[in-house]
Amino acid sequence: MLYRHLTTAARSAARTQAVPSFRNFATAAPVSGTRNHKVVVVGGGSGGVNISHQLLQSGKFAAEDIAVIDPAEFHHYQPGWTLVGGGLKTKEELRRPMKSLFDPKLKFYNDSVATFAPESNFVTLSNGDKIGYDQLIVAPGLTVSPANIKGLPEALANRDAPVSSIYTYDSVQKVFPSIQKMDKGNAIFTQPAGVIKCAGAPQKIMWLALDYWKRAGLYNPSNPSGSAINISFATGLPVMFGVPKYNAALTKLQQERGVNPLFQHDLIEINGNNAIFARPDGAETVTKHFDFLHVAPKMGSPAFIKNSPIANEAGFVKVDDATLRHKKFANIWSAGDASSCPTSKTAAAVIAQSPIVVRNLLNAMEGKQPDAVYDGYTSCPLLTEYGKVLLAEFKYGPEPKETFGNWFGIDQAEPRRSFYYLKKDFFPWVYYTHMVKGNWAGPKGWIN
Ligand code: FAD
Ligand code: UQ1
Repeated sequence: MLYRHLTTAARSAARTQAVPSFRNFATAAPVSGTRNHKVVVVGGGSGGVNISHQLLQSGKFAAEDIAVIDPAEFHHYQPGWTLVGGGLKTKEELRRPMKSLFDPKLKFYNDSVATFAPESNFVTLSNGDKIGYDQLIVAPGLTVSPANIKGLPEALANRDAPVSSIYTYDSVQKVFPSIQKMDKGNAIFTQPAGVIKCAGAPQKIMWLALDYWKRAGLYNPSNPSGSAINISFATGLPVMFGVPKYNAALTKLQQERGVNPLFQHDLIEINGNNAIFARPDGAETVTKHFDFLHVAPKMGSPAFIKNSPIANEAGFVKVDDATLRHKKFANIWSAGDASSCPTSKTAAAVIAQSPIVVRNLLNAMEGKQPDAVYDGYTSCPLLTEYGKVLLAEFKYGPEPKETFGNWFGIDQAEPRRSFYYLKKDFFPWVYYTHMVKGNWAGPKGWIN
């Protein structure tokens, strides 16, 4: 059942929340000279592919009533790129041709959206075509910008430079060979200040590399200073992780395993084998020599969103945190990394948001108020070594909201083997067999 997540309490919370006084565009007149659809979805990533199929399954749409726009040739299972970095999967097995994912009843435009005209209900593609809509869903993800760190694009492209990143398709295959090649000196793993996809991933790859070097006899957590390799975690943040419960567990690991913490260190430049860090706390820049560097680049909302009338001051699509409806334009919705929801940006979050957008949008088309509420659910399966995962699950607050803690009374801050197999095998499988078809609701299980 698609909407079994909706509790009575949630329905009543939705009814009582303030309803903005915007015009209802559901009956907007078609824009002449354009292709028109009842629903247009911007982005065919985790959010777009899931939501478009859930809408189709409602049975309320005919062929080509729903259109999806995405310029990419491939859809990627990005959460698997950490596993590629750890030598556990290949990047090719984690991608699918974008076109192959869409039901033939969905109209697919293999192009990018350039601009929005929310007052007139159309978007313009990069080829100049206008696509009109009654309802618009905006899910173009985050842009990863290696060029925002001086010297990073060149270092990633240079086969001889010991600099790699799990964060782009072009660089991810360099990570595991770099871990294997490293035999002595300083290894630094970075996380930028600011919003990124999956805030735990920069340290997941560190924990895997640490385990690899430990097994290879190059790192002894009980005697870090006597080890061939010295490991630092340089993060723009003041803590290991933003949720207190999981931060406590991860800080304990960092201390027990002898990882040198460089808090409030935000990588801004790579110069040869030197990494230069700005200090968000206002201190002087710091330069560190490295023999191995894993970088999480800076990320942000895509420029075409930032520069549009649908963005908030920070550049994200300005939606209500609970209903996911745009705060100004009642026929615009957003899910995923590009939305303004103040939660950690993950595919797990998108999976929880999708049924909320779908129900609220269908209600809006019938002139009803949105009554489904997103509670901020997100999750970060933190690989802490080969064979173990700490399954952080939390909601707005941030407060833990643990699926297996609830069912089995276990503490998910403890790394477990069963969670490792969820992360490595089950999630990639369920994503491509069910989630992309709109049939998987994460902790709520299968839909239909
Ligand atoms: P995306 O899936 O990124 O899709 C956005 C789509 O929009 C893309 O297909 C893109 O081509 C398209 N697009 C961009 N610009 C335009 C335009 N102008 N017009 C039309 N379309 C456009 N999540 C987890 O849940 N668990 C994890 O363990 C995890 N680990 C991660 C590790 C790494 C290294 C990375 C990179 C990500 C990880 N994530 C994880 C995060 C997860 O991949 C994202 O949060 C999720 O994919 C967001 O979905 P989305 O639909 O918002 O964006
Ligand atoms: C999930 O459904 C999912 O996608 C298939 C993930 O991978 C991207 C996840 O990391 C998580 C946590 C979920 C949520 C599902 C459960 C059963 C906790």
